[in-house]
This record gives sequence, C-alpha cells and structure tokens, in this order.
Amino acid sequence: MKLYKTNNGNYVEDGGKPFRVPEFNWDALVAHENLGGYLRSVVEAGRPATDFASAKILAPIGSQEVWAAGVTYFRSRSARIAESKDAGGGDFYDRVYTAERPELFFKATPSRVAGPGSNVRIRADAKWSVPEPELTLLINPRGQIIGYTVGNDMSSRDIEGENPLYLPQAKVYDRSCALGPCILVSSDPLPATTPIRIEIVRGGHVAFSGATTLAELKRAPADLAAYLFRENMFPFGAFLMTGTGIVPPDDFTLAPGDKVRITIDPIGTLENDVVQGRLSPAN
Ligand code: DO4
Ligand code: MG
Repeated sequence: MKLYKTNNGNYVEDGGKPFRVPEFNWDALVAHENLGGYLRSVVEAGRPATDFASAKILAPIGSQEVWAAGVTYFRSRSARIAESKDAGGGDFYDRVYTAERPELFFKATPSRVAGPGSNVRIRADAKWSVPEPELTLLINPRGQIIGYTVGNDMSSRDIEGENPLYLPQAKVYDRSCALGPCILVSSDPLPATTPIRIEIVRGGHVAFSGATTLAELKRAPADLAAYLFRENMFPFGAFLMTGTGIVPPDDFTLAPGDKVRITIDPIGTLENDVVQGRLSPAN
C-alpha cells in the first residue's frame, strides 16, 4: 500500500486504486500504533476516490525531522576521499565506512523539504552541486520502520570537500532535500535486489544517469534506525536517508533548469527541477 499526502488530504493506494484516508493529520498517521492495519481497513471499507487524480501530491512529511546516513556505499566513500584530498581528507571517510558506528547527520526540517514536482535548490556560493538518490526510511515515534520513500540529499561537494567541518552548510539549506512521491507502507526490509536509479535531464537530454541496488548498501536500515534513536526522542517520528550509492563524475555539477528524476521501483519516481536563488517565505 502507498500512502500519499496531497493538498486535498491523505490517500492510500492499493492495487492501483486510491482511497481517501479519514485521518487528515499526517503526524497522527505516522504515530499510529498499527498504520498498515488501519490503512488496510480504509481500503476494505472504502470506495475508490475519484478526486485523487486532480490532487496535488505534497512531500509526505508533517512535523518529522529528516536525518541522513553517510558513506554507507563504497562509491560514496571513494568520492568523498577524492573530493577532500586537498583538505587532508582521506582516511576518516574510510574509517567511517568500516566503523561500527555509522555517520548520521541532521539533514532538514520540514520547511526545507521539497515535494514531488517542486524545486530543489543549489547554493549560490557552491561551484559543485550534486543530487544524492537515497532510499529513505520513515520511522515512527517508537523507533519502528513503518515505510519507505525516495529521497534526494542535495549536496555541495566543493563545500564539504574544502573542510569536513563544513558538512552542515553543504547539506542543510532551503530545499536541500526532496522526499516523495509517497510512503510505501511496510515494516518488512526491501529486497537486496531493489534498484535505485537516477536521471538528470538538461535541455531535454539525459546529462547523467546511474543505478545501484540495495545490495551495495553496507548497513542494515534497521541498524541505522536503531543508532538514530539511541539517545534521541522523536515525538513525531523521523525520516532517515540511508546514503547514496550513485555519484556523478567529478566534472559534473548541477545547473538551474536541470531535472532530477529518482526511481526506486516499489515506491515510485521523485522528480524535481533545480533552481538557484532566494526563496520567498511563501514558496
Ligand atoms: O560524509 C558526508 C556525506 C555523505 C553522504 O551524504 C552520503 O554518503 O550519502
Ligand atoms: Mg547523502
């Protein structure tokens, strides 16, 4: 079952048919003691909704914080070692790749998150910006993984490469994160064969494409979630991005006008346009 947040309320999709969810409050859904059972009862009791097609799909987030794991794929480890070599980088990325403790960092508040079809941003003071396509966990306030979404951990590689202490600036800024299009509601681990794909379209042509699978993810999602919840309470639950296994070549940087399309097959496709420049508080 897929759970969508829209401008018209929440919908659950099952067998390709959408049903309106009576519970309007996203945080209440995330905190539900049996979200899967509740949504199953909505599907069984309901009639397919006719207004879903005209609704605007929003980022599937309420009051949740977004966190991220880093250097969980060999490709990310190698790219980070290379980008930080002039800063004396090198072995700390390898050490975190092999350590028992994962790298976990704060990524975004809900207001910094872009939904499907809206804009992600690149920083005006960055020269090297990339998207990071990441399987993203939705974790309830009790620390249980209750679903999955597609995430884009937008990153300024020159800023984090200049000095690893600049990581928060490379990672956390307005619309530096995109989530969507829905939550695949499941507490079962996704198969290792699950593909993650990205396409970056520029001027109508594919400027970069890449793919990986969850078999390349070095850490178990449940272990990442357990680390995040070790010494933190999340009264509204949390999202946890699980790291990138796809990094474009070093001469590639995003530009305004690019379209970023990330697909994780059982969940769907998250598509966003890239912009630069100030946001007004309204958008
Ligand atoms: O350590 C820097 C960030 C790593 C990251 O975001 C990733 O591996 O996805
Ligand atoms: Mg990342």
